Amino acid sequence: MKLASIFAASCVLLAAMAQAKPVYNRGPTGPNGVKYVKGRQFDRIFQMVLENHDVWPVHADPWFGEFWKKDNHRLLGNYHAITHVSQPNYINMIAGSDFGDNLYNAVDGNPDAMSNIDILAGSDFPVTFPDSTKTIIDVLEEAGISWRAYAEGYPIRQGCDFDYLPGVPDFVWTEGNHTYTRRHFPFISFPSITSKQERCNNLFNSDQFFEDYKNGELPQYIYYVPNLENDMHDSNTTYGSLYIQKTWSKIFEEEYFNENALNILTFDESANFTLSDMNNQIYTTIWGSGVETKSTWDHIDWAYYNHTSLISTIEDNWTGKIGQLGTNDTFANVISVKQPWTN
Ligand SMILES: *[C@@H]1O[C@H](CO)[C@@H](O)[C@H](O)[C@H]1NC(C)=O
Ligand SMILES: *[C@@H]1O[C@H](CO)[C@@H](O)[C@H](O)[C@H]1NC(C)=O
Ligand SMILES: *[C@@H]1O[C@H](CO)[C@@H](O)[C@H](O)[C@H]1NC(C)=O
Ligand SMILES: *[C@@H]1O[C@H](CO)[C@@H](O)[C@H](O)[C@H]1NC(C)=O
Ligand SMILES: *[C@@H]1O[C@H](CO)[C@@H](O)[C@H](O)[C@H]1NC(C)=O
Ligand SMILES: CC(=O)N[C@H]1CO[C@H](CO)[C@@H](O)[C@@H]1O
Repeated sequence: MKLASIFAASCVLLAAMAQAKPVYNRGPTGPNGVKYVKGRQFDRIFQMVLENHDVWPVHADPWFGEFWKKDNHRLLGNYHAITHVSQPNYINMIAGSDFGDNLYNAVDGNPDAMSNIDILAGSDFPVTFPDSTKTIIDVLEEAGISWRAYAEGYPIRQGCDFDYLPGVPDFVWTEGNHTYTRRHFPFISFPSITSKQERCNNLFNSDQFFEDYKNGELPQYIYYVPNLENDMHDSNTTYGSLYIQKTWSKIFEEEYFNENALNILTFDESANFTLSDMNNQIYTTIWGSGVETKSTWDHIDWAYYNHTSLISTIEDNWTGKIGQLGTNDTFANVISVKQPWTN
């Protein structure tokens, strides 16, 4: 490269860096104006979980295929779910293990098959895990991090609701209304959460997310799960893509949403639910102002990550004590925000 072009390239780079300077539109505060606790890599984490698709068919959708190529966006090119069927993956996302609950009760190849956790839940609400089983919520609260979990179609506005489907307190095989299902809202399966009113108070119907967003009071940890149609469980990638474009693409690009945030879009598991298919690679992308993309190579991170990385990344960011749950969070790779690990 000639000197002049190096100079020109540096100018572009500097201009891009100047643009990325943090400016809070509405202040770094959570619900009720509680101040954000500074993190190492980010001050807010947003996590949305979609359902049951292999990595390549998702890439084939024009929106998903292009999204990670934008500035400050990155593809996690070697991200894997933990197991099949769905629920143990969600459990893993907040607790770092499936606690041995994978396909044991599932009907091979059936995406609606039930895992042990639901079967227990159906017969004995809300006892599912021992009271002592910790989750990411214990980590967050120890560090004073505000958190809220939002589910589309959640039967109540706020609190702990133990329905399996809205109005259906037990496990059923048909999911005609394509709405909320408890197995995608893992918080409700842990007595360490459901036995405490203050924790129940952080579980919301998704309407509240849009209120909190509008008020500039998003909590520091956000879990958001769309309903069974929007998350592609009962639909297809085209449907899910249109849902994201209509409901989220503006928010996803908005400054307040990106400022010092680590935003993550992932899937629970791949499309092949058979026991033998444990590669389980899924589409996962991260974005936010701290995700630096100065070259083509910064847009893909080939480091191995799995759902437990969502926990170790939070621990690393806010407490610096990886492995606080004593499960796989001790081992899971911390997601590198600034640059790909593999650069
Ligand atoms: C769907 O919702 C309607 C109205 O709330 C209810 O009557 C019906 O039983 C639901 N069907 C299923 C399969 O949940
Ligand atoms: C995806 O689902 C929509 C209905 O929601 C349907 O119109 C469309 O044909 C489906 N596409 C594919 C490729 O199956
Ligand atoms: C699922 O994975 C298994 C094992 O790799 C394979 O034999 C089977 O054909 C796959 N099924 C589908 C529907 O892709
Ligand atoms: C790690 O996760 C696997 C799968 O969920 C689980 O079987 C195992 O017990 C976990 N290990 C620890 C130390 O929690
Ligand atoms: C996830 O990945 C880590 C390595 O990054 C590994 O130690 C762990 O066993 C994997 N599985 C689970 C369930 O965390
Ligand atoms: C504010 C705070 O506790 N930050 C911690 C984030 O994590 C790093 C380690 O990864 C610690 O050194 C910081 O103290």
